[in-house]
Amino acid sequence: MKIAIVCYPTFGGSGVVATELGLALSRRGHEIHFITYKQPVRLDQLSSNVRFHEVHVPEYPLFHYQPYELALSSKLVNMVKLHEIELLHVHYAIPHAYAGYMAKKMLEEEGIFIPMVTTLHGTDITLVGKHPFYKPAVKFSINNSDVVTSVSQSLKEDTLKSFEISKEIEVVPNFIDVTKYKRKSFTDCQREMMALEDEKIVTHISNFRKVKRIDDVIKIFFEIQKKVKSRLMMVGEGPEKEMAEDLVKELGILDKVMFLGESHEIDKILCFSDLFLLPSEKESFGLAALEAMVNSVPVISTNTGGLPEVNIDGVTGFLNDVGDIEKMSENAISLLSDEKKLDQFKANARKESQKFDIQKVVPQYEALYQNLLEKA
Ligand code: GMT
Repeated sequence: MKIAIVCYPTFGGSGVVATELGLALSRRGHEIHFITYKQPVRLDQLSSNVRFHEVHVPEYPLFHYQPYELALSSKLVNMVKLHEIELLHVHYAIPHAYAGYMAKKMLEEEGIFIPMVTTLHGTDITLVGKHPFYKPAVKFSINNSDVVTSVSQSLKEDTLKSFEISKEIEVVPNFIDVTKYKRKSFTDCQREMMALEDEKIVTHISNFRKVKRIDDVIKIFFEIQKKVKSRLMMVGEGPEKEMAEDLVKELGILDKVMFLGESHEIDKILCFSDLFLLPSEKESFGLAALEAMVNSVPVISTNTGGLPEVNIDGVTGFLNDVGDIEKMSENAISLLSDEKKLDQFKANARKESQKFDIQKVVPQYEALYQNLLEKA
């Protein structure tokens, strides 16, 4: 199949999932065209069947806001015609499903009929999408997609609650390439570069937005380090970073917390981590938690959204209510101070992550595409 994938090219989960999906599909013989404003960060293997087409939005002084949707839909039309693309898969509803629908309609005028799959990722529904400024357009784009998928059961339920949806929503969970993480020695983990032998390493990875409750991460670690010799690795960039740095200073734990910025070496960092913290306000799935788990890192998270579908309470980590710093700290300390229990949770995390193996999930998307093309 010839498939166009539209996504955000950034470090965010939806872009990562879209990129990994495209690469996996290309390895299965499909021709994949990524269409977005910058080369996706995880797209490191362009080849004859993986292409990237950049969307340019020329600056024009009359425009207060540059019309990205317009440029994207025109690019889609041009690329579909040029490469005879058969199907559009758009990740994150805003504005991708909207632009995709416009492209579909423009192509129809020329007698080209192309189905569109929309995958909902989370904040496009739970945060931004239901804002009255966007809601009608988001509802319209969902209802006018040929197939709609969501990355968790919880996100499906949230979507049905927040919008009047006439379309069936299929749950296709996020995934991970389990075999890629088999050989732990490939990085040697280099733990000694980060911490002393008797120190535990606690990690948080995100885009440092409000929804991630970065201050809770710091407060939980503050409690942990009182009881367990440990260090905190903060990975990512975003609007809450400065506040986090100030809080670390205020709490007097500057020497124990490292801000590593955005990293292409997530696996290396997770390889030497003992515990992952994800105390988010909302999380439709929690790809970062799954990435931790595949690297045998247990997760202390909130019980919000799709997190209970990924992190299993008392097995792969612990889940508590949003903002319950006390319970999350207690659970973290109990795990980190019991070597036997920690080892068991590490093994459980790795085992549970296999449920989301790429080999199980990508064929679900493939079947869904096949079905659509047969109907067309
Ligand atoms: O978490 C973010 O703020 C980034 C966002 C994105 O769109 O990249 O992540 C969402 O999609 C990920 C991939 O499906 C999910 O794993 C995240 O849980 C989801 N984030 C939220 O729901 C807050």
